[in-house]
Amino acid sequence: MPTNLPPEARAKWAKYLDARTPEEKLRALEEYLSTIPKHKGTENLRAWVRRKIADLKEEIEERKARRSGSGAPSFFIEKEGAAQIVILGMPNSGKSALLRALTNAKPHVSNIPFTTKHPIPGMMYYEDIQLQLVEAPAIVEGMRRGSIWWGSRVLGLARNADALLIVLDSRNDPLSQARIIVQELKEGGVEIVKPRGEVVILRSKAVHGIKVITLGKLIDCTVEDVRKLLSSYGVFNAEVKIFGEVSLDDIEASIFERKIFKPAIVLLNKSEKLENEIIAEYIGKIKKFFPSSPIMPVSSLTRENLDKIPKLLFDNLGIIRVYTKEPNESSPSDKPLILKKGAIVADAIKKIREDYLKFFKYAKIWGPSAKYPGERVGLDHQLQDGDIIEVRTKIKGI
Ligand SMILES: Nc1nc2c(ncn2[C@@H]2O[C@H](COP(=O)(O)OP(=O)(O)OP(=O)(O)O)[C@@H](O)[C@H]2O)c(=O)[nH]1
Ligand SMILES: [Mg+2]
Repeated sequence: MPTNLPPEARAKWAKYLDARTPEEKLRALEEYLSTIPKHKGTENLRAWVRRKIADLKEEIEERKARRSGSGAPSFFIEKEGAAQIVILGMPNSGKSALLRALTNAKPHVSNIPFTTKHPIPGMMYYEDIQLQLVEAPAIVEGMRRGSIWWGSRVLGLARNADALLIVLDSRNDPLSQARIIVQELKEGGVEIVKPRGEVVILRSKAVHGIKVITLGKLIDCTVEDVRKLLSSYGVFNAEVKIFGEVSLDDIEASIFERKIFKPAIVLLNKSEKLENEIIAEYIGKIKKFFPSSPIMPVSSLTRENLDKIPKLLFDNLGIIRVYTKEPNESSPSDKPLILKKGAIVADAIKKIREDYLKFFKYAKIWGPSAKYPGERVGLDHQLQDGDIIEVRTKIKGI
């Protein structure tokens, strides 16, 4: 539904986008909220702004507490490896046992609920890359409304992750657990159902004007409409990438990053003694809550199906590995670049060295996206997992 914001509100939004510190952002958002008209079309937007205000207040409080050396330690876990995956579940579902079984981390496993009170990271291998798993403290019903202190912080962890690993306890009403987790995520602005399209807006002074890169399709508008919409929100320099099917409303929504989609993998844990028919019945019912997620029975106790988790995660993360090669070398780098699925040659170059873009002549590609080995391509060529790329520039030596 369109929001039809008045110019005053759009101007306030532009102020928020330019704000640097959390305090400035908070002030700008409060002003913005007061200018949004109250009607059905702005309901989601207002809810999103209120949530963002609450998160900013929390961030400001947390910083103050850290500076003065008091209060709870930070929930922020620095990303390591190719992606960060947050393990979510209700108390006692087996999150710590899973983290222990899959990574080098040694969290405390216990049948006392709420054993884990802070996020715990661990690293897991998938072929030639590492993925970071982070166990989050347990989810409970109504957690954002303050029944437990880490409520909104756990949702903050989920929003910051690249994917979610949801652990359901098959021995303790897994369907209710699925329902509560989806509900809590939704209230925290995290969607686990894959949208039909995706818009990524990168605001940058380095881009002149609005550059729209269409990797999917615009369904009810033209590139010109996208430009007009963005400039009405005070966004004049940005790169806009369209994946899948995207409407003008979707683009407007993505300006506010209102909903965030996170790929989720669901594990039905403690399934070692369950009969196959019961497992199949549970999975069928859980699917209603997680329609676009793979659901797998596992057991951290017997290690059943645990070896399938790294590949399942990688396949659902929406990332690809691209290997770089120097023109005069025969073999590519061991360590791949990690790019988003749908990434183009220009994205790979930005990761190697941004200023290569200015001197770009062509790239040579070997692997799945190349029509033949060593195919010559331009900046807009779409890459695939396992590609090897060699970049040629107009200047010798770089
Ligand atoms: N039978 C069986 N028990 C398991 C399995 N995984 C975990 N458990 C047990 O379930 C209990 C809770 O496990 P934890 O890993 O501590 O659960 P948690 O989700 O981290 O719990 P909190 O940190 O308190 O939220 C422990 O007694 C584990 O031994 C499993 O696959 N099968
Ligand atoms: Mg735990």
